[in-house]
Amino acid sequence: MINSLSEFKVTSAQAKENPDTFWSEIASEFQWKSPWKQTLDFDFSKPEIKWFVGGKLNITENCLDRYIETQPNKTAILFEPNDPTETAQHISYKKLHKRVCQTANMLKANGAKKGDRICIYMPMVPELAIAVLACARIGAIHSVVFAGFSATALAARINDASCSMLLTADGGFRGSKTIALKEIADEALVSCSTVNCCLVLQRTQQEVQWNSTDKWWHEELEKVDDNCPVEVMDSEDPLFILYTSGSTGKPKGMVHTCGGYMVYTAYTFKNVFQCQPNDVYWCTADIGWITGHSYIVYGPLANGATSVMFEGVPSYPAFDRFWEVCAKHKITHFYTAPTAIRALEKHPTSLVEKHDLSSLKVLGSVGEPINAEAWHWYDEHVGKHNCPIVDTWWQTETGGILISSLAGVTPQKPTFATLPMPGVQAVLLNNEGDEIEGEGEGILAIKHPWPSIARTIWGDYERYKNVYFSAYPGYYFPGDGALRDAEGNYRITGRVDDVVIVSGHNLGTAPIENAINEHSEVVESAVVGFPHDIKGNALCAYVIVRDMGVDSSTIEKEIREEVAKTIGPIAKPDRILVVSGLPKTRSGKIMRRILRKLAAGEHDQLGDISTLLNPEIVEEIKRQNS
Ligand code: 7RM
Repeated sequence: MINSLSEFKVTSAQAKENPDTFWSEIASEFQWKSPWKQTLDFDFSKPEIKWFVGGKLNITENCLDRYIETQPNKTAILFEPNDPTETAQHISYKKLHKRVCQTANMLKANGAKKGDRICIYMPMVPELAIAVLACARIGAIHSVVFAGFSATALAARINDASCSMLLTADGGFRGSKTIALKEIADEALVSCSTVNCCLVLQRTQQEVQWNSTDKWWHEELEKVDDNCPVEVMDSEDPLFILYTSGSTGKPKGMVHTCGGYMVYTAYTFKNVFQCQPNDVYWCTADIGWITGHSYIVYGPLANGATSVMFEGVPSYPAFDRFWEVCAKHKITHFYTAPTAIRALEKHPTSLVEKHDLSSLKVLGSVGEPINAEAWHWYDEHVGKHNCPIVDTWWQTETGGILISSLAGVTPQKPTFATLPMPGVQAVLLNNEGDEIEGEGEGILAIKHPWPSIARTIWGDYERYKNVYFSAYPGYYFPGDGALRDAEGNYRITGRVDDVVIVSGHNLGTAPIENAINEHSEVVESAVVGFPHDIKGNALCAYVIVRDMGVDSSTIEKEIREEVAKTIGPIAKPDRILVVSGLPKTRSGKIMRRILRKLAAGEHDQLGDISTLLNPEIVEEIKRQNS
C-alpha cells in the first residue's frame, strides 16, 4: 500500500519508466496456478492488448480460498436488507467460500461449463454476489443485467451474448415497491432461444408463472455438495461481459479478462481507499453496474476486506437511511454517487446529524463530475471536515479507477478527480489530436494500457476499435473532456459524445430516440441532456409528430411508457417538446449542440445558426421553451 505522497511520486515515476516491472511486481502478490511468460503484449494501432500472457489463475481463489486460511471468520459480505427490521447478514469468508462452491456446483449440475455465458438478472441480495463468483469459479462468463432494466433490454443483452442460462429471482424489494423480476424475465425469454435453464431465487415469495426451463434455486442447491475445485483460467480468458450504452442504439458488451482485471481492481481498491483490516467498507452502487463488479465484489474481496451490500434505496423508509446504516454497521468507508449526495442534500441536515457518523474515515464519489456544492456538503455534513474524499474517475471500459486521489495520502481538490493512478498515463489532446502540455483543457486520452482495460466488445471487435482507438490513433479515447491545472490535477468536464449521465447512469441518447420513434405518431426525435439539480443531467426529447393537432399530453405519456418498456424507467425523458422540425445542417445532421443549449435555457449562446438548413425552427423552439 502506498503510504505517503513521496512514495506515490516515486511509484508513479517508476511505473511510467518501466510499466512491465511495475505491474509484474504487483501481480506476483496474487496466487497463480502457473506464472505468466510476458507481462504485457500490446499494440494500440491494432489494437491488441494482453496482460500476464500465459499466466493461469482463478480469481475466486484469490478472493476466497486464500482468506479461508488466514481469516476464516472475518465478515466478507455484510448484507443490509431493504427492510430495516429484517436482520442483517454477516457472511464470513469461510461461509462465502462454501456458498460460492455450492452455487458453482448447482450451475454445473444444470449444464453450465467454462466459456458459457450466464446472464444474471437479480436484486441486490448476497446470492447475486455469490452467483457472480460462482460463475467465475467454473469459468463461465457472467453478464449481469441491472434489475431495473426492461424485458426488451434484458432480451437484447441475453441474445447478444447467446447466454445459455439465466439466473433471476421471483422479485426484488426496492423501497416500498417490489419489482416482478421473474415476470419481466419470462417476457424477455419468449424471444431468447439460447437459454435452456432459468434458475429462480426466492426472495419476495410472490406468485410466479412456471415454465419448463425454470428451476427453484433452493431446490437445486440441495442436490449438490460444497466441494468445487477452481477451473484453471488463462489470464486472457474472459471473466465477464458488462453492457454499457454507446452512441448507436446497440449496447456495447464490454469484455473483461481474468488476470488483468483482478490485478488492477485489487491494486486500485487497496490504494485509493486505504482500507485497514478492521474497516467496514460500503459502496452503495448496484452490482448491475461496473462500480458494483469492481468495488463491491472483486476489488474488496481480493483484498480480504469487509464489503457491505445494501438492497434498498437512500429514501426508504426515510431520507436518512444511508446515515442510519453507517451508524448501525460502523461504516469506515462510504463510496457513493454525486446524484445521491445531491438528492440527500435537499433534505434537512438534521437527518444526517441525528446519526453517529464518527466511524467514517474515507468518503468516495463516482459516476459523474461532483459539483462544488455537493462536494462541500458531503465534506461538511457527512465527513465533518475529517474524511478525505476520493473522487474516482473511470468507466465500464476501464474496469477500474484511472484517476483519483489516494485517501489521506495524495492531496484532494474539490471537483477534481486529481491525479492518474500509478501506471496510468493520462494526456490531454486538442481537436487535432496533439498533446497539450501543462495547464489546459481538452480531450482526455490514455497513452499506455493498464491491466483492466476492456479487451473487446463482445462479438464486435470492429466497433471496439472504432469507438476507442480510431479517433486519436495511438491512444485510448474514453469520450470525456477534461481540464488540467498547473499541478497536473484533472477535472473531468463531461462527455464529448452522445452519452448522457443521468443520476450516474450512462444513457446513450440514440437508443432512447429509437424507442421514441417506435410510437406510431412520431416522425423523428432527438434526445439531449441538460443540467439538472439532483440528477446531474436530465433528458429532453424533441419530437416531431405526424399531426401537430394531436393532444400532446397523451403522446408525451405514451412516449414515456414506450421508453420505460424498451429501455427502463431511468431513461424516461424529463421533458418532451413536440416541435415541427429539428435544427439540421445542410447535410441533414441534427445539430445536437444547439438542442443542448436550448434545453439548458441558454438561448443567447447558440453561436452562428445561419448555416442551418432551417434556422426558423430555432425561434419556434425558443418560443415553446419560454
Ligand atoms: C464508473 C462509471 C463512465 C462515465 C465516464 C464519465 C462519468 C464516472 C466520474 C465521471 C467525472 C468522475 N462507469 N464519470 N466517474 N465523471 N468524475 N469521478 O461510472 O461506464 O457507467 O460511466 O461516467 O463521463 O466516461 S460508467
